[in-house]
Amino acid sequence: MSELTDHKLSRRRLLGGAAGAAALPVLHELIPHTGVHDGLARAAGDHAMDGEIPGASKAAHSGAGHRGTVGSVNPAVNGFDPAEILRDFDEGKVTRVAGRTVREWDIVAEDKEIEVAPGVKVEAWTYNGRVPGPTLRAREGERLRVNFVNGSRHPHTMHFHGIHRDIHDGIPGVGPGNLGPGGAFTYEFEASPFGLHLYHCHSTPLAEHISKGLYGAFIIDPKDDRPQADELVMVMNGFDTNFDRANEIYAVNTVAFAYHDRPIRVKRGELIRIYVVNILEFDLVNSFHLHANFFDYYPTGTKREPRDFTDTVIFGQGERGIMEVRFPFTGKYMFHAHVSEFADLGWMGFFEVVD
Ligand SMILES: [Cu+2]
Repeated sequence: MSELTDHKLSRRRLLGGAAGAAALPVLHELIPHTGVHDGLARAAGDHAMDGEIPGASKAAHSGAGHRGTVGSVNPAVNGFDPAEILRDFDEGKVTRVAGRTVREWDIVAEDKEIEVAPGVKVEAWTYNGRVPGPTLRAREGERLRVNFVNGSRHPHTMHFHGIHRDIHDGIPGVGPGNLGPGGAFTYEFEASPFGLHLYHCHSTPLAEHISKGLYGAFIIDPKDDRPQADELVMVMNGFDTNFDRANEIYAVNTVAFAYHDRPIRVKRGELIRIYVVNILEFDLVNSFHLHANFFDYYPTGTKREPRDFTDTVIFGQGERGIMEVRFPFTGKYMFHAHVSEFADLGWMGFFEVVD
């Protein structure tokens, strides 16, 4: 053991086969996310599903360890709440200029400590004090203005996915380039094309600026509305808590197990539209799997017809898409990354379907 413990043990090295398979169960307890797994063991006793089937093995439920942490993150500590981020769309301020709709947002980059799992804090970089940043929502064809101020101690930018001129692309060395502390710039472009997009900082090192929290969803609605639905935003992310360029915590909307602890309540039979963005750094692949149901899937949301009818979607970095689903039955339905390791480390939750 001593030879192994002399090294800085990283989850990635272990998973990459640095240790023999036989050593893994022991080493597993030494790796940096031990706290999560300790919590998993302790949580085994308090895990109980609603509506348990009489006679079903309690051990099977508790031992399954859906929940990997003890307690919950108090939203007041972070100043934002994953339960609210889900349905929080920022439509900005709208004015009419020469017969045209102009939509405007004020965005400030700020350094801020946030809690991503109970007792697990990271020094995040945020847009408007939250991770993910506000879900910016516009309509195809509008003129958009994003008044960005860098209130952080580090240089940042805002890079939007979409169609626009280079000087508004928010990358170092072009147009305003990197904006130092106190710097400001108004990014201006047309809302195009309709679909589900994202924005993020593009300063270098890029992986650091993104993984610390500078990103958000950016929705451009088509000119003719999508059908009425209960709409949700899920930004799949993760956190490197020990600076080894691998994530120790995985989540949707930042807080591990947030929707496990407080399932997302939806109505049976109602159309649910989920805007899913993958901004996970360091891991090449993320995924979304829904239990006991199937959904229509619109990659990037840029076409009106779904490409797939499925229950699992694989996402590379920056990929995103719109899911539309109706739940035919009441009850609790799990959703999670089908990359099982991510689910164990926080990326899982439940829909609670009610009448
Ligand atoms: Cu940055």
